Amino acid sequence: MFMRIDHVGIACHDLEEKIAFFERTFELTVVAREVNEEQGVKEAMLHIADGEGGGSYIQLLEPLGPDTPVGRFLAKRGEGVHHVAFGVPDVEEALETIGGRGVRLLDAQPRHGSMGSSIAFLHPKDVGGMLTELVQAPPRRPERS
Ligand code: V0V
Ligand code: CO
Repeated sequence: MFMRIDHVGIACHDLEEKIAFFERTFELTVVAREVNEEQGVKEAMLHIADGEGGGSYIQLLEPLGPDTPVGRFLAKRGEGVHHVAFGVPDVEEALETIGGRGVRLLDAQPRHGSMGSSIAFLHPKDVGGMLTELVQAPPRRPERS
C-alpha cells in the first residue's frame, strides 16, 4: 500500500529561518513553496531523493494563525515532527481500505496538497500517536528549477 515515505512534516514558528537552517546544515534545496489556506499553512518542500512514483522531501510548516492544526500543535508541543506522509498509488482507494480497517479518517475525500498532490490525513490517536498523511503524487512532478 505504501510506496515510500513522501515527506516528514516539521512544524516551526519561522519558515524562512528553518529553511535557511536546513539548507545550510544539510545541503538540501527548496523545490516548492505554497500557502495552503485550506490547511492553514505556509509550507516549503526540501528535496531529498527521487524514487518510483515520486520523490521524498522534508516539509517545513509555518501556521497561518493560532487556530489552525499546526498553530495548535505549536502551542501544545512546540516545534518538531508534525506528521509523516506516505506515498500511495491512489488516495481514494487507500482511504477506503484503511477506513474499512477501523482507522478514523480526518478527510473522507482527498484534498489539495503540495506540488499538485492529492492528500488525506488519518487520526493520530488511531496510528500510535503519529499524524499520518497519504499522498498521491500528480502524474508527473513539476520540473525542478
Ligand atoms: C494533535 N495531536 C497530535 C497531533 N496534533 N498527535 C500527533 N501528531 C500531531 N500532529 C493530538 C493532540 O495532542 C491531542 O491529544 C489530540 O491529537 C487532539 O488534538 P487537538 O489538540 O484537539 O488538536 P486539533 O484540534 O488540531 O486536532 C488534531 C488533528 C488536526 C490531528 C485532528 O490537527 C488535523 O485535522 N490535522 C490534519 C490537517 C493538518 O494537520 N494539516 C497541516 C499540514 P491529547 O492531547 O488529547 O492526548 S498540511 C500538509 O501536510 C500539506 C498541505 C501537504 O503535505 O501538502
Ligand atoms: Co504534509
